[in-house]
Amino acid sequence: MDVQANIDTEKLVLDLFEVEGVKFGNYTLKSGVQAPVYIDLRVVVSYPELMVRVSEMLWKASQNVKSEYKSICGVPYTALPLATCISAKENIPMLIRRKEAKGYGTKKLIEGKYNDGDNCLIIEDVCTSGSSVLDTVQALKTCGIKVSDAIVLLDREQGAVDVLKQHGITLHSVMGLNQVMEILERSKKIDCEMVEKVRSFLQVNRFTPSTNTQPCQPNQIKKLSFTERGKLCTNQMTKKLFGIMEEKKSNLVVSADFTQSQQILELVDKVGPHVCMVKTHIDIVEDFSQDFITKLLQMAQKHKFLLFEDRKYADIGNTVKLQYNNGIYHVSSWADIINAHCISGLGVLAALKQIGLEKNKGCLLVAEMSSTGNMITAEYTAATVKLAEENKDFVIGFICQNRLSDDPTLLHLTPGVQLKKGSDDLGQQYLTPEEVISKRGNDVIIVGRGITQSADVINTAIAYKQSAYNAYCQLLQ
Ligand code: 5BU
Repeated sequence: MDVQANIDTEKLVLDLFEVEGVKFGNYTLKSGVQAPVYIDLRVVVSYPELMVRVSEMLWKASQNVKSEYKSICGVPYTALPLATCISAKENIPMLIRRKEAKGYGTKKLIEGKYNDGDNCLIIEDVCTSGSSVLDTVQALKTCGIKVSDAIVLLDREQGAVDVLKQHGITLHSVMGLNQVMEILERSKKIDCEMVEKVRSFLQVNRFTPSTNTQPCQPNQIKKLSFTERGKLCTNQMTKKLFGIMEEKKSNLVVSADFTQSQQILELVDKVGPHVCMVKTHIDIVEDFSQDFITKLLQMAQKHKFLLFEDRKYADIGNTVKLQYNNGIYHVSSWADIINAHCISGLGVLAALKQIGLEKNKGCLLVAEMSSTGNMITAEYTAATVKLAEENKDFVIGFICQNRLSDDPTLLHLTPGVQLKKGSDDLGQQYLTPEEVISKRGNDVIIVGRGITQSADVINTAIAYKQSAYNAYCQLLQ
């Protein structure tokens, strides 16, 4: 660091301390952990001169970024004004990530102009585990925007560099917490006892990269065919699905979201020869009967497809067990595959497994969703991937938007697919089959209205099938 940079950093640290952006004492963090240091840079918006200085130092740090980028994006909310200052001063376009929990109507996840494949530089104020940066990266990725670098003003030095590195992101920081403490101790703002306290806190409270959390790049995926992958499987349901996919040359699942059983039966009789699986939401069927299930099973046999009930079990173990096995639908008696959100903990999977395992059924874990503003975080996705990898006797893969595991025996199924990229008016977001399979490296597309609302369901299903299967074949070359 040059002398001027040292002077600037020192002055900034003292000023941040002065305005209580950095505080020492006893604080309970969001996570419930007790910490001797608290950093909250939201306060800088009340000191415009300081805000400009912070943004200038962030910009300086960005000079070390080697990759080219088209735009910058501040992690909401504190880094938004910082990114705005940089954007205005340096004349570099900015993107805004919406943080709202729900996408109402046509509100987009990312505001601003961008093109598919653009690289975007992330701006952040403070980094602890890197999870907020990853949430923004995830949102950008959903819109086809890449991220290779992030700039942070203050790295708490608790492991964010390694966590982000595992996701292919280089973190550049203006300063680290140890440097901040050195400056404050030298300036007699804190004593050596406090410095020691913070140091040991940082040592104990470290975040380490978890295994297999990184969405794999398609070019890193082992180029194994469905048949080769099927041979590696010990789970009989995964093996069966790989076999059907290869035999029918189809990695297409149709989502039969109709409310009348006759509509579903007519649809599956038409598209059955072209799909590897039919997905149902059995609780939307108004005239449900055992006879309907019998006919559906006959169709499954006739056209050789599996049945996937998209129930997304998510309650405590005891309840999901009853939901899966009992009620009027008796899902476990007919659905080959079900899915679950593991939000409520390990009990969901343990319960579903108690019923499903001995019936040789399979389960997909919802690791990512297609809807705008969904609240799944990068940590949640990573924990779900780990759970799947540890329960491969029952879990056959994921419902996701990106390839999440490089384990060839786990399947990646992606909903939110239409022949044209776009969205509906209730937050559903669509990617194309090519994007899902060849660019993002997933295995299977799930298509609902793209087929069900078409005037010619058979030929439309064929078009989706061919486009997804060709994309898979291209990956093998
Ligand atoms: P669509 O008509 O192609 O938008 O239907 C998609 C289907 O996939 C629908 O049944 C949803 O319930 C389901 N889905 C989804 O769209 N997005 C998700 O993230 C998950 C399921 Br999980």
